[in-house]
Amino acid sequence: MAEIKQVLVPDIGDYKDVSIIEVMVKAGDTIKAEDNLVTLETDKAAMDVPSPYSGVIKEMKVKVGDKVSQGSLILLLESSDAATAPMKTDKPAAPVSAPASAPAPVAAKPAAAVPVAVQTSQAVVAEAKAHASPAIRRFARELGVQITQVKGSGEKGRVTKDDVQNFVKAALAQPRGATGGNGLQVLAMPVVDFAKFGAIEIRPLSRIKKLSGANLHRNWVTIPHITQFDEADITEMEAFRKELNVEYVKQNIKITPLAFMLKAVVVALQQFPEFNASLDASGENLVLKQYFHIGVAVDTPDGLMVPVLRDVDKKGIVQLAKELGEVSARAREKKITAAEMQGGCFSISSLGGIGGTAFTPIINAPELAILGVSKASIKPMHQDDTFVARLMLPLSLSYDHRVIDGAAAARFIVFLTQVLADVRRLAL
Ligand code: CAO
Repeated sequence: MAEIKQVLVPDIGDYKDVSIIEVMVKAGDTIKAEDNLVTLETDKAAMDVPSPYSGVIKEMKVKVGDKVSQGSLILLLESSDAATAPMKTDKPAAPVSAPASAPAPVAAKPAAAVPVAVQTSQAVVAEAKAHASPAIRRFARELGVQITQVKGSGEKGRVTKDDVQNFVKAALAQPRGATGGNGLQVLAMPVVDFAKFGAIEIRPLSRIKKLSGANLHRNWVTIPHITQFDEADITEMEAFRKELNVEYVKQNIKITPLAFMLKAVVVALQQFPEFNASLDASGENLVLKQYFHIGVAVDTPDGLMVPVLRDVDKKGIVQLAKELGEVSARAREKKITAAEMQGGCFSISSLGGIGGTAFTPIINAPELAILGVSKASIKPMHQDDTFVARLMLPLSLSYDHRVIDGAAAARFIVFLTQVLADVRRLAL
């Protein structure tokens, strides 16, 4: 016959008013003897309280945050005498998670509270240091998750069941090959109350920044970037550009160094086809492209946009300058469509109109490389036993080292500087 039993906090040693940091069951649950009910935490250790009986929970008498001592009522349980096998409750609880400075527990006690087997292997000791209940650690182990890698969102940073599930979901959502076997493990950012140090203003990130930020972050952490630097002597190119600008001013076309860069990059891509490629979804094949669409990073008041200029190989410098002017104006007016930002083979990010000597641009995946252009300046260059003043353009080529070797990148950028130094080569 069913009987309502009281489940009490067992002997927990000298501790009193101990916090309940996790409740694993709820009214209506059917439980077996030894199923964990709640986790208690003292300032030194955490301990699970298992049920002494099997049955159905009629009513919970505690919640997370409550303080309990030995004898406090945890819940009411309907149990049948036949199915009930009460456990002894006279043994103290063993600690299951402890501060790093405390010795690791070496053996479970045959106690009513916390009968958790704790082994002495390094791995298990490390787990014991993680801030999580034994039930959650067991749950994590069953899913093959190292509990020490899971960021806890519970009280005092405790790892909860949701944290473990979210960790697994996040790991499954990673693109294949995006992370190593252990995933990307970083410390959580500290939560800082900036207002403590002075006046502040909260400004939400723009939609573009949120979208581009997520992409930049993914590309930054999943692609092994290397950046190769060089300088191109653009003295002659600049003289030619100025002539062209005088010629085209009436047509309202402004020719900046970037139009030449677009053309020069395409000549380099034709010479080094593996830069005009992407890895396929399996990460095992290179997709070599026979078209030359180049993305150009445009700085807009709302954030970075990268519209793509199509078929740059088929267009002349003046036409490219015109398109560049139009597309960057439309980007700044938020009139660029998503389709116009797709299909790029390679990108150029030019900060030359602003300044700086070099930077390390982030690859615009699934492209394999990106060229950063900084501000040209006159420098003394050694030529024929003398120093001559030349206009030097700093270039920064970031490339995906999974596909492109350092030597290939050096050859690519040297070739590019040669083309820019003698723009007649653009016609070859
Ligand atoms: N060296 C020296 N001067 C340069 C130069 C360079 N590398 N590049 C451009 N200039 C000059 C131009 O000739 C122009 O001079 P004048 O006004 O005297 O003719 C001036 O700088 C301004 O050029 P611009 O920036 O308007 O034009 P652009 O074609 O060089 O660039 C665009 C167009 C859209 C790329 C640019 O406006 C822009 O948005 N740049 C920022 C891109 C960005 O944010 N990149 C970082 C992304 S994070 O990786």
